[in-house]
Amino acid sequence: MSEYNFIQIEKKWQRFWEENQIFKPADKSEKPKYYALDMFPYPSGAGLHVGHPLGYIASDIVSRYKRLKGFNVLHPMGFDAFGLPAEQYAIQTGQHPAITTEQNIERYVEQLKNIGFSFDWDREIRTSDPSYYKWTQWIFMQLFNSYYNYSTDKAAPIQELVKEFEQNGNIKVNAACDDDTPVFSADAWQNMDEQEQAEILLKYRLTYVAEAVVNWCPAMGTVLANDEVVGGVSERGGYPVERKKMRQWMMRITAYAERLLQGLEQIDWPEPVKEMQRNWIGKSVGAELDFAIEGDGHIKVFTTRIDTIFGASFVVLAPEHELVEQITTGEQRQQVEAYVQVAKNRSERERMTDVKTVSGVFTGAYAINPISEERVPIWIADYVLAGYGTGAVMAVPGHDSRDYTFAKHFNLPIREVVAGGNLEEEAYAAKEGKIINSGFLNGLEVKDAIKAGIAKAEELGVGKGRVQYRMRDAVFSRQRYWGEPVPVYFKDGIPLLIKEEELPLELPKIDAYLPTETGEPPLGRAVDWKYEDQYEYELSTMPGWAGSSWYWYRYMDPKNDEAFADKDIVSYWRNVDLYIGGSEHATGHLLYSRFWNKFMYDLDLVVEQEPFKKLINQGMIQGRSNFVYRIKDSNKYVSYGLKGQYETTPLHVDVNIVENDVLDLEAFKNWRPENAAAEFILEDGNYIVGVEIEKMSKSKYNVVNPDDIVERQGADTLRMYEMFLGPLEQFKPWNTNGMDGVHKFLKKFWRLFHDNEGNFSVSYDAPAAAELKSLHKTIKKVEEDIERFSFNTSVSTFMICVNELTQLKTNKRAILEPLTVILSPYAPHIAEEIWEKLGNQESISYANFPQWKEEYLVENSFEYPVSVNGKTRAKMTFALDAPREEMEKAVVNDEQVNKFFEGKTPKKIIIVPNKIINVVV
Ligand code: ANZ
Repeated sequence: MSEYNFIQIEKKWQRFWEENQIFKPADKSEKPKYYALDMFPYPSGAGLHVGHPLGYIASDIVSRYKRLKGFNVLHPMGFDAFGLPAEQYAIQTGQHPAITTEQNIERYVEQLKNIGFSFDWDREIRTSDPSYYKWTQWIFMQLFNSYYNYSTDKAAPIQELVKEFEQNGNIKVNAACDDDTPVFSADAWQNMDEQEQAEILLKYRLTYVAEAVVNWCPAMGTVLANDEVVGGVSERGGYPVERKKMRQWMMRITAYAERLLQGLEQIDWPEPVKEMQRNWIGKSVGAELDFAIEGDGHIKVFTTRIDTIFGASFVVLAPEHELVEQITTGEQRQQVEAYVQVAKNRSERERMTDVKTVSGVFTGAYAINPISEERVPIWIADYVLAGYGTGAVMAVPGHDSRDYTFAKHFNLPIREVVAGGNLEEEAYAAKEGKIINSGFLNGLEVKDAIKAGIAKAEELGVGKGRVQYRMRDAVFSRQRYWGEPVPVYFKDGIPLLIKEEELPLELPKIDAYLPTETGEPPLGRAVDWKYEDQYEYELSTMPGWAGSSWYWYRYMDPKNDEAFADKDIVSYWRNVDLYIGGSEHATGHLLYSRFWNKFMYDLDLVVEQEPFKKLINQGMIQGRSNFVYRIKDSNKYVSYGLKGQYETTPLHVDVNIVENDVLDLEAFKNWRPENAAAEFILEDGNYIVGVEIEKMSKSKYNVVNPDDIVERQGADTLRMYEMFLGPLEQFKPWNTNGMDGVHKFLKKFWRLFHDNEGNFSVSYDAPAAAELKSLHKTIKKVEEDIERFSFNTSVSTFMICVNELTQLKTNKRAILEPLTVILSPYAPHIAEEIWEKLGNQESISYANFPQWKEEYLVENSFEYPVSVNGKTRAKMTFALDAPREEMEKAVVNDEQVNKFFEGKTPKKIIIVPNKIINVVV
């Protein structure tokens, strides 16, 4: 009568949840809070495939579980809605990116709703919505109005700094600033004109415009961040990227380098992600040292090994170094200029990772080693990076491999310096003809030699200790349309903020989404778009990461138009307890978010230093591609097992017309016109396809749409199946072979509550020990599993439990009702339906997670193998304390056993406790 009609059930409960706002948390509550967040998606035109929901399902299970455990749960979803694909589509079609984005979001929402997530949809945000980006712009303004004070180790209002300049100049200022910031007195400050003062302040602001060498991608007409360039080409599209100096908005993330590094110790993140951030920040403790240039001036080098100073046999400048031009001799000029030209177009990453090509040029100039006073040649080479340290190194080929390769190639002196404190080693090296002269460093351990070296440099006034971070300030402008406008206009070349009450500064309409004729960004096309009708606005827009660097706060209070979020509400939710998303954001989004969060913390806007307490990277679900094998020069396809006998070309075939690796021949013929006349060579009557695991992608015809699965087997099956595939963090192929098993499990669960006629029927009888045991060990395991984010193991636990209960023919409410509750995070629709049938009025979402009891878990029975004349014939379970006569009676009366007696009466029944029962007839 009542089948498990998942289509009807799932729609019913999805509607119920939405209409009754079941997942709306209280803004503040007596209950403890739990904030479970997914990395919000970019709504692409292709929609969701089955890989996307993996992390969402996991966080949804946790959210539902936490509600059952009495938490007030914030579990929102929204869209990272600015971005390139919509803009590229706009360039091709002229359709406004807002329209494309809106359509894509609609589809995403529909797909997500089909899966039954417990999102509070009322909080949905879109970064491209003016009511949202108003606050992105507002945060930008706060950054512009702030500088970083190293003495207090936090951001502070730029006005404080102005006051200090007026009183003392910048002599006593200990703040993050550009390397080329001049030292000035209060007088000098007063004597600067408005423009000069503005230029100085830009050197301190946490967001600023500056000439920066950037990754310029001509094909895309925009600047790319370092993490958007892979192997010298753009990550998206694979277009060539060149180095170019441009005036850009920058974010002074370097001011936060040390705190970003230290903060990693306080968060529960995967170690590889932390390690990537550490490497990205790249802290080096070393020294800077001045090498006087013969003639005039000096070169500052950065070294982590000042102890090797006596082995420094030449100096190398980055080709872009500002001194190159000045020191190059006439003879060398032509060569040097040619080299600089070539080096310029290699990206920093390429230069760093390329260890094979050795290139460089002598400048013709010499410098003096400040400690050994030796005269050494000055070269330029592109293995030295302009943007790191001082852009110059003292080369010690005896100890540094890049210097060594370079010295070998150009036949420069290589000397080993054995400070090391090992006299024997020194003596040995001396015998080998290696020059050892570590001067005053002789005999010291490396660590001590570094200390002594720095002390010496300070004493001589030629250097000092220096901590260096590899991380660079982040370029913040993009020459694109579909992003947040920067709330800035220019007056006499000085960037000024618009007024706060003028926010949001909305994107103007333009006629085409391309740069202008004169090469200005698309916003340059906007007609009559001027601040106060006269001042030019900033024409670049913010990068993709702006809107995602604070969005978790907006979810806390998404409709507030007085503030990005109410401070009291922020103080309740604090930060994200669980954050799930892909590992590709390790150094982009996850670093920028931590930076903005710390900045907002400094301004007392938020209450936690770190935004995401725990992070889990879900593994990718890979596609399971299928192949057919076309015989060369024919329209004949041979089945996988026989293909060795022919010369064939493997071709991708749509996985949706293959079932259990058998090709649907009719569907294949209809798939494409050229297949209509296809012929097949079958094996055992079937066409077996080949299989390969690849990235899920349209071009490989291996994309599986969750909608199809939901339609065929239901959202609950999809949810459980995705979890069943394997550990959340693991990469794993999508393989539907096990899906039926999961679906059958749900049917079996359903049947526990129904009699043979399909009528709902549960009994109020007291449960037996075996039933209690099955239930309680399941509660315990599922609770432990969810607490440690192991979801696949719970699914098999549920399966075992339902099998046991089926065998025990359980239909007792006392067992089945708690089981329904613990299943509900995984399969919420079926659980709600059963819950209602059990007579509950309220949603199962707010039931209590049952408490398992130790007393039910203890082994109190044993399953005996029962053999007749030495042959095992059956299994029978007895309580550990069952009386002997009772057991004997039961054995003799059991049909499975006594049919082997052949009508005789047993001579003897041997019972070995907790081992075996043997009947002798
Ligand atoms: C002499 C020396 C001897 C060095 C030795 C290393 C080993 P990390 O640890 O990554 O900070 N260096 C400094 N500035 C550079 C630049 N702009 N481009 C390329 N290389 C640069 O590396 C610091 C070391 O890298 C510095 O210490 C310097 O070489 C080099 F046995 O100085 B060293």
